Amino acid sequence: MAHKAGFVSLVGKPNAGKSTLMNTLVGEKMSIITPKAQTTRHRILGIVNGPDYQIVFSDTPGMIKPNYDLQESMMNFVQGSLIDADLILLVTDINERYDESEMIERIKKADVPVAVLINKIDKSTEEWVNKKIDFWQETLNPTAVFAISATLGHNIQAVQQFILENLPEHPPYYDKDTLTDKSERFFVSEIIREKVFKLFEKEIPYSAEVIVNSFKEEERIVRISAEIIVERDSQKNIIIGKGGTMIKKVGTYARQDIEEFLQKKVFLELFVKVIADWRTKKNYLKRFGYDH
Ligand code: GDP
Ligand code: K
Ligand code: MG
Repeated sequence: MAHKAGFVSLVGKPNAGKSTLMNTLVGEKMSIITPKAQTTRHRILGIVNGPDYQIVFSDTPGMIKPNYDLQESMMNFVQGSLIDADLILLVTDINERYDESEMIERIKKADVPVAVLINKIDKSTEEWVNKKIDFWQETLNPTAVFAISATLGHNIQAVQQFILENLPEHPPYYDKDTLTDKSERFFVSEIIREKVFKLFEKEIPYSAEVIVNSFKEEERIVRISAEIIVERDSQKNIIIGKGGTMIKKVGTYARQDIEEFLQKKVFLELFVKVIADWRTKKNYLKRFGYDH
């Protein structure tokens, strides 16, 4: 049998469950998942290799209207991922309202198979699931519609089957032992950023960026030094917390996950730095990797 390979884009509104699904499909925790919208900022590739296939998933930030430069850059990631796609998976929360005609039009224009994945059916009834299936058949007329639960793994096999059936014949794009296009450093910074998302509220997570300044792998330990960048002094104080309690929490939780990810003991050093309004400054966005 000929080898199949292609790019599969996961698109949809913030919090639909794209990152959860990608992690389920890839079988690794690649993309950070939190209940807050816009957790995923970059486009992340997750690669699944089989003897005669290679599926390259791309998790994107949710589709939203840009209202500051960071969001604009995030939307460019989404746009890029639609252009490259051999297959589009539109992930939708069964309980979300869908009136984004702009996004539906964009997907209709893409000349590739599209599956709508109605997610979180564990939080719904059969009747409502059927209603939503009808809605999507009528609105988008996609190649297929699946009712799934990304967290419970419900119907995930059917989705995998659909992907394999619709993947074009192509030699592999990446080495067959590659799991992602991102570096260990990138994942380390994402793990730290996830903790910031989980431990802090309001605008803080959205104002924070994490930079790994050094990553030294020794025989028994990995020594990592990272900076959490925020936009204002008041945010820095909150991240540090009384007597350093909060930053300590971030560090402890992050270190545990990084150790699991790297399968090695980790020494993690964290600093907090203020760069006023970095999200609206092109030079910083570029330095932080949002230069698309
Ligand atoms: P994204 O913004 O589209 O990447 O969404 P995430 O993957 O970050 O998920 C957003 C929230 O929805 C998280 O709290 C997930 O745990 C939750 N979630 C994702 N999939 C499911 C599901 O199948 N069922 C339920 N009940 N929750 C889910
Ligand atoms: K999210
Ligand atoms: Mg996400």
